Amino acid sequence: MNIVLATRNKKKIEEIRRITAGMQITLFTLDDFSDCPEVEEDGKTFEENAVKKAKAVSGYTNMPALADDSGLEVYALNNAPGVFSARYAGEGSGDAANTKKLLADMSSAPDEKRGARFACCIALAFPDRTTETFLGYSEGSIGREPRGSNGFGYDPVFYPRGHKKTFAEMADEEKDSLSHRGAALKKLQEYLTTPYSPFVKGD
Ligand code: ITT
Repeated sequence: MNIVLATRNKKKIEEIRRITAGMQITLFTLDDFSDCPEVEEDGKTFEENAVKKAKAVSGYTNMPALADDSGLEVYALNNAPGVFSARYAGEGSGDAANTKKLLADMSSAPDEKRGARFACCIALAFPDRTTETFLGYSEGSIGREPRGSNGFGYDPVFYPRGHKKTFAEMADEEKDSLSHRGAALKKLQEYLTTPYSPFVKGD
């Protein structure tokens, strides 16, 4: 099946390509549809934003479209930055500035109050306007300084539960096996391969 990836985040594209490599899908990107309009992410939840992005791109391309809306929820900060993860330090802020702000906001939090989770909603939208969503989470905690240089976003300050390395200190496959995105895409894989799936050819 051909699917357009409704994201402009190159690091997400890299991860989604890697995790879906063994699946029966061919991924196109917005580079193949360069005039596709930007979608305003004004939803209150990852699910609302993912569905909005996937529907907009599917409507524009007339192809099934897959969107990823994701972010970090820090319990001591009332689940911030949440859907504002990409612009936590202000509109257009980059990964380093967002991470710096998070560490500053968490500077007085003791070890036992540093719990957090990454969340990812993958939405698949079809040209007939129907959608499916798949949610994945990764529980962990926030470190006190950035460590490692792999991955993107808040990876250098996120320790998945039970591990002494941040996501940014892990090899790609290790992060994928523990990550919110890996978990959500695993559910997509199950959906695409169940006997009642519209993508599995009958006899
Ligand atoms: P698109 O909307 O084009 O997909 P985006 O970067 O704007 O790209 P989001 O609105 O979903 O995407 O914001 C996701 C942000 O959450 C991202 O910029 C990171 O700051 C953070 N994030 C999500 N997944 C992450 C991961 O696996 N590792 C580290 N940070 C992550």
